[in-house]
Amino acid sequence: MTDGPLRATFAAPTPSLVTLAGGVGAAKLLTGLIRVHSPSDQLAVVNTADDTVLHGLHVSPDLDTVVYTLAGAVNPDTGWGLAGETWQAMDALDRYGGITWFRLGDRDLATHLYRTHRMDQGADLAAVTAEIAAAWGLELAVLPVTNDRIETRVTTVDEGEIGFQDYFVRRRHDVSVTAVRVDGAMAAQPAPGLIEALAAARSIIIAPSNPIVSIGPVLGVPGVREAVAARREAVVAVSPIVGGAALKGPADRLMRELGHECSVVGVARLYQDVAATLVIDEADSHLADDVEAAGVACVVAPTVMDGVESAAELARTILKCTGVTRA
Ligand code: FO1
Repeated sequence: MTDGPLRATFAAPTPSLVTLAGGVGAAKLLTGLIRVHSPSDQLAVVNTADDTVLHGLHVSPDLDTVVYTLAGAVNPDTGWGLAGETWQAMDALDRYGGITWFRLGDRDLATHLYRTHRMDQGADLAAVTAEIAAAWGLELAVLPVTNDRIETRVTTVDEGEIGFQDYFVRRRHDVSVTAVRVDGAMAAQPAPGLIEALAAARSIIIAPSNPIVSIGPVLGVPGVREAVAARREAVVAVSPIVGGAALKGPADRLMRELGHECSVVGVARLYQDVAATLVIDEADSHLADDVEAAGVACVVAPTVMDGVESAAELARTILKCTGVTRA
């Protein structure tokens, strides 16, 4: 629990660095960014279209992944959930034939219980997220892209439209997809302070998250894409595609199935309107000219993060692109 009084609403601060984030890849990059630039001068704007309601509880996977990772508490084997977790509640639920394909660890459950209770009390998601982040000792501000409910829906060849976690976890994203849409996006409003933070930031970073189902929903909240595009010269994106494949998750397959070239060039085309610079991995250096031909300045650097040191090195590369130095 936080020391100060609980608030029902939360407005984003206006720090120098704003990072648009999905889950695991973004969380890793943020561990590097807080090493090389003051965490209290940073804001992570996180996708909430993966959110789901299970057992009556509001689960926000990407928000929790960012918070747990920055707190040093994430499960290192999965990249989500808590390290050293136990699963007694799931085992007990299994006895009743309850939903156990989406696994909520015993300690992780407390986060969802707390979030749901506070939202039932009238707190918005941004306020509860700020409370949770403070309770884990984070100095960086973590903001859901919107306080409104948005939900990624995936159209599959065999089963028609299904919810995101049904696709991602239950079907292990091992199904063919013909369309992705974000339910609620058109009616959603950016979280309080978000547009102002984007306008005031010295640099905006697009994390190496899935461009379709992680960054897509963030940019899809009305006003956000326009606010980022207005700052295009200050925006640096990192490609989540390395050597034609995603390091984690279904970004490569989704890009192909939805008609995008699955390469750093395909990523450059997706971000051409919002980012002036794309950082690509050394494995893709031969495609640097093609990235530039897509209208995006290209920086070649090691982008695979296998620990805090490599994440910090990538963060330094990104900050050099926009001239932001250590605060
Ligand atoms: N991912 C899985 O592959 N299986 C799970 O059972 C699972 C549970 C889970 C619980 C809490 C949470 O915050 C994340 C969880 N994830 C799980 C990860 C999550 O579904 C995805 O990584 C993201 O939605 C994609 O960014």
